[in-house]
Amino acid sequence: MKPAKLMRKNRCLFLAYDHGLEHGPSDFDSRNFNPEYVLDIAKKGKFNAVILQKGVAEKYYSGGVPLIVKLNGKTKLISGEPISPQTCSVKYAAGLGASAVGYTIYPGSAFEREIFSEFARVQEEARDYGLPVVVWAYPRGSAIKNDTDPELLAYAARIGLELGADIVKLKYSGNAENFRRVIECAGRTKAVVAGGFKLGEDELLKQAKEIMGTGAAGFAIGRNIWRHPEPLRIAKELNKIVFG
Ligand code: FBP
Repeated sequence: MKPAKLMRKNRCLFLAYDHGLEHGPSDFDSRNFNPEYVLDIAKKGKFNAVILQKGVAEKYYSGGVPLIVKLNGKTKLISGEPISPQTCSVKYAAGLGASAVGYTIYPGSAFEREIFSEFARVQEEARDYGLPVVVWAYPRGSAIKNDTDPELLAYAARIGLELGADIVKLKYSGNAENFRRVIECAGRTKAVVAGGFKLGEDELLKQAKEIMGTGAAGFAIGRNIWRHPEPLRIAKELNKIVFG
């Protein structure tokens, strides 16, 4: 499926805001703990979509920017092999007005079998509703020594393609040369890059240019935007880099 509604010039910029579940309130300050603040950034900052868990979508989302509903999630309170259980059905996400659904997989986890079979069901249901699927492909677990190893990222990108993702969200290897191959491995699945923990502004923009030069479709970025003192200014800069 072509995620056309979420793309502009075959590129995209998504604002991720599912951190309250994944990391807890420690990611937030006195402004961005409020979903209204972040939704306003998503709209005024010309993001192609905002990414929310269903509870936040249900209570705060009222249109103005396309919505991607995350269908699974986990807290940072558990240890051991990672698995992110389903928290929302495709039907429910469609009812909330989602333009796409998101799902995190952890290739390499001891729970890989369970993760893949749950994802297969979700991916096929999304097709029934005509919704594109965005996959967070994060290799993790005790078998994974370095989750930004370029060969492993290329594998993660390929897994996104093989399992039916329309867009695969990856971490950056930190090196444009080897990241080109990562993007190539995603084939016709579009690849977007996560922002990560807060970077300095110059570093963020320099890295964004570098990443766009590798053939990536764009970014699904969170903390580096809504923790920034001037989120709309940084969003404008990123828009220039992504859409030229
Ligand atoms: P950031 O741009 O803030 O890094 O967000 C990207 C993201 O994938 C979020 O969607 C998600 O909540 C979080 O990172 C998960 O991070 P991790 O699993 O690395 O703790």
